Amino acid sequence: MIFRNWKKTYWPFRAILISGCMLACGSVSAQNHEEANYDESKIPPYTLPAVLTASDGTVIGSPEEWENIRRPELLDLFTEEIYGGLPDVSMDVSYDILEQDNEALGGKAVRKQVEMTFSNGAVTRKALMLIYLPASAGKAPVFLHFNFQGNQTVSEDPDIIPSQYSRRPRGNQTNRWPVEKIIDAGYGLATVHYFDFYLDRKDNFTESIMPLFGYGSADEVPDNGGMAISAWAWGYSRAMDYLETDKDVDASRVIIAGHSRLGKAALWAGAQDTRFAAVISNDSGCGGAALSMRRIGETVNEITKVFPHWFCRNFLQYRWNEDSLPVDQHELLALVAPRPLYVASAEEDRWADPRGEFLSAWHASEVYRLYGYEGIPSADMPEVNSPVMQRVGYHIRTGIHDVTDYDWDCFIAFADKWLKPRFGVTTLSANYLREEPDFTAELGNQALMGTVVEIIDEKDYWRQVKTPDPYTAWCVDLGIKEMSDKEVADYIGADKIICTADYSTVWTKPVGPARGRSDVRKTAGVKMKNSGRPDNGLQKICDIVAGDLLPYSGKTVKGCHEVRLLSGETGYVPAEDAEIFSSWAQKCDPSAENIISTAMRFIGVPYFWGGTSIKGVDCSGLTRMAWFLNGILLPRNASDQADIGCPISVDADTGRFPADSSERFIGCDAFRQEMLHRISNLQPGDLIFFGSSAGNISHVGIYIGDGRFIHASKLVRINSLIPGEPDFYELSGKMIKARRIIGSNASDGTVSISDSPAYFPQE
Ligand code: GTR
Repeated sequence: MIFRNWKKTYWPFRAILISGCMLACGSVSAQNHEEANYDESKIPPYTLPAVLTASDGTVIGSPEEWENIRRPELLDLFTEEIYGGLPDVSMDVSYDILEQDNEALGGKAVRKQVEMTFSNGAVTRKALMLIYLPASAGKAPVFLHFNFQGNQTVSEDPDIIPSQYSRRPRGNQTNRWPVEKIIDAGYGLATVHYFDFYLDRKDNFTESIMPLFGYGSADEVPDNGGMAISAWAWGYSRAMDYLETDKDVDASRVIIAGHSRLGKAALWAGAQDTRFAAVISNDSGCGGAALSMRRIGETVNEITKVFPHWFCRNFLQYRWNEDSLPVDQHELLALVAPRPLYVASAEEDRWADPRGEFLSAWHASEVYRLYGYEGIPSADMPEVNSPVMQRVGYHIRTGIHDVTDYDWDCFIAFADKWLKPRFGVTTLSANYLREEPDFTAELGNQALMGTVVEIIDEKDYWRQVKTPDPYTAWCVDLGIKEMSDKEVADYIGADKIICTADYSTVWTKPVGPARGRSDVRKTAGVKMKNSGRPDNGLQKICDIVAGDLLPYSGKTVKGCHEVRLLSGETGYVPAEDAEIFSSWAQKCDPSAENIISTAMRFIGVPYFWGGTSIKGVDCSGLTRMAWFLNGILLPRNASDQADIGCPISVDADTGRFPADSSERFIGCDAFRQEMLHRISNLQPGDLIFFGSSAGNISHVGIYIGDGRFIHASKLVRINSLIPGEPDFYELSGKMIKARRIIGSNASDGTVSISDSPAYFPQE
């Protein structure tokens, strides 16, 4: 970190730079706002290019086709015909933190001022980024939103270093920048004066960053070469480069935003650079969110006349010729998919064509639907001040072309909805996780009770969750308890019990030890009105299975651990079926003997695709449970399990005995010798993998010694790998790989439950 005297660095520049600012703002008056057409009935008929039809006529029907065919094609068209590209040159980049205050804004924020320096050897350019981050939030999500008048105009904060190309007074634009509101909502704000990248005037080419790309003058820029909007978009991405290096920033949640011409730049940057987690356009209008083909309000003719330095020269050919545009702006918005996109308009901002901005968002929504997201739900514009907050969001508010508190409220609500991490803890003994939000969809995984999950998305009563495995799939809302990050941290830190029996029950009352025929559990919940026997009030709350976690009250009453279920109920688990989680985790011993005897507890359990509990397991579910119940987390899938631990050579001769057709060698002695050779290095507890000769893994089991292994195939069973043995596994010839997990450590990819932040608080 280099702290420098900013006054020395920046003040000398100020005097020479005021003129650029004046001209940029003054130029607006040169436009024909009054004479423009605002009459919908005078819009010439037009046909928008179909966002989901590729130029060769291919109809795009899947996210893969969108990403591989249509998206690159559209990116090229926007580069070639509208914004222009920037040469790919190598540059030296450095970041200096000129100033940092951990007690900014009365102690609620950390302020950093970062100078970014770009140099190609011959030319050097600098840009100054002002960053506020919530003081106590850990890694913060950030709104990256460039400013029009200089960093010092964003807030009255006396320590903001003025931007090099502005003499605007401190705090001049605070109405557009509710910094404290943003911080209070848990977000950071990063901003750069946009002049730092391109001083917004047609004859300021040489002061801009363009010479960094080797240009001496604007004349040297080819017809498809980028100008100011591409330069600002480039600047947004360079700011992102820095944010990715800042340990206080959650770079996976940077929201790019811009107003007006900077809305155009933010959209163009967000379209190209998928590191931006969400994209917000405010009143970006013509060349931004609004459809050009509508020719209402500002037109291609007008914008390219007044701002000849914004777009590439190729764009000029579409003046009054919008029909021949190969793309329109809904396709720019679509390039943001599937990331959250928000378009904001203002009722009196007719120049920016609010309706055209809305329709553009509506048409872009087609691509979001391809990804299974709801976009703009209808082609009818919403009422004024009634935001739509689907994955594509939109509002039209009362008022003029501006950025208001209302806009920020909506941006924050939108970011909260789509980017705030949501957590939950699973509440069912084995929570069934499906690949799609539908009961008929394939089962992907099971999560045991008490597993902390991140909630990524929701559809009706379905929640898409990411488990610590990690595995992403859908479960029902009743199967998880949603919690704030603070509640989750408290939950992780709280005492818990782990169910160590295969199956057990949570009761409404302590049940005491099992007592044969007179066992109170046998009549639980049974009201025998006329039997003369009193109703004991005992009810089953739910079942639990091996590995389930439940918050422990600290009391053990009449042979039962008292638990506080996440539903709020108090329950009782027979003490012989559970242990205190923390002491259990400490004494776990994942030895071969323990792993194998745990796996043996699953013998006879039916094979269940996606199963990861005693209720049913698939092959990797069995191995995962055998280790989990001994305190070790393995990856969910067999193919990933094949990459952890240490490799053990099986030296399979798949040339002679191809894995896919090994059954035909079963009777031959050479094959028996081959299998004896393959197992010669194995030790009990090794994971053995089955797959194709090409190495694709499709099955996993646990070697138990003497040529035998335990695995889930039709049911959990023990088989021999050696041909001729009565319990020979007919697909043994597919055994092509082995890994030793026992004795390996975190550097080999195995994680102990005690070291996992999903289970225990870490330092
Ligand atoms: C206007 C221009 C608009 C919009 C706006 C702004 O003069 O016509 O396209 O970009 O400036 O950036 O404030």
